[in-house]
Amino acid sequence: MDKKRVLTGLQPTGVITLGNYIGAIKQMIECQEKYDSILFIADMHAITVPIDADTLAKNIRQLIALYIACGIDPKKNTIFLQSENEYHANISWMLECNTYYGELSRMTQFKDKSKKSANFTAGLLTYPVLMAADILTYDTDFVPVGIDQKQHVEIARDIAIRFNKKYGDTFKIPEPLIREEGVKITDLQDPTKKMSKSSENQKGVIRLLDDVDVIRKKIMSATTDSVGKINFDVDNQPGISNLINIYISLKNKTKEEALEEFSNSNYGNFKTAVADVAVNELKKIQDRFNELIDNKELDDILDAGREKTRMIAKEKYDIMKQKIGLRR
Ligand code: ATP
Ligand code: LTN
Repeated sequence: MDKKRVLTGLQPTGVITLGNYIGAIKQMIECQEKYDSILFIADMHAITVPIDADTLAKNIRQLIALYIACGIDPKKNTIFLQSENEYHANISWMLECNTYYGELSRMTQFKDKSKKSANFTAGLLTYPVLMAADILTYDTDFVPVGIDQKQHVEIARDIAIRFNKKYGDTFKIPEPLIREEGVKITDLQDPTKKMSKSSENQKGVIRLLDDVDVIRKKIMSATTDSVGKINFDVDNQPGISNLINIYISLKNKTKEEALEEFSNSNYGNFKTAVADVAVNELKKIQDRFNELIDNKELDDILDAGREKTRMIAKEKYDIMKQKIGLRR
């Protein structure tokens, strides 16, 4: 039987965070062993909000190097740059014309991000349709994402179901793949907020390329509480619970094992243990990153990914055009 297919993408909006690593990349590393895996750089999604051109280009290069440095195996994954496959935008347009303004305006991420500026773009609204195109083009079975993206995978399903009903069976209906642990790593300074690449508060966000001393400092000064005991209690001890999530995700342990291990620890000792694991893991990634960043191998990987995905996408595109009536 053919392997099931997984696909996911990250936006090159900044150096990726520990949240991205735990919520998306580590999951993809597990997936590469059993699935036909496609991983891309969602650069066209990154321009839905203002971003400087040179910064974007630099982020793209860094992200591909980080994928590999984190353990994404280019032999087991098809890796490509979204903007190098023109079918995504074309397919997205055809899907947009089968998507309602109302359902897009109800998306949580759109509501949050559109609040930040009075002049938000139309792309910010139609962003989930481009994401649906990314997913549906490849007959994806599973989409590994953090919990914040679940709604977008659900709208991709709705769009696929609607299109299939209207034009006949065209798309596979994808499912989100969400980890139980560490689904949402929160900001170290404000643990009620998601740790986000584009966050302004640097102190609360660990980036994969932060200096290891800085990483240690950020963890040691993470916001906690006055309870004084290590419990997993997101409502009353969000900071400690977040550190537990980070620890267990990096150590591949269960919550119970961690709670047992730190049952007699004070916050200082616990934070030191979390900092040790994080520094240890990120240092290895940084060393590999430094070896890779100027290597031509990265371009070869993206070239191969572009050729392969353009072939698959063209097939879907042609089928859609025929069904919709975009033909002579
Ligand atoms: P931005 O700040 O630009 O919105 P982001 O940091 O939220 O970016 P994305 O590129 O939107 O990151 O997300 C890439 C992947 O990482 C998605 O699957 C998302 O669900 C996951 N992810 C992002 N932040 C976290 C987090 N704090 N915890 C767990 N998973 C996360
Ligand atoms: N919207 C996602 C990035 C993304 C994606 C996708 C994820 C774009 N296209 C397709 C999974 C599948 C994000 O912001 N994390």
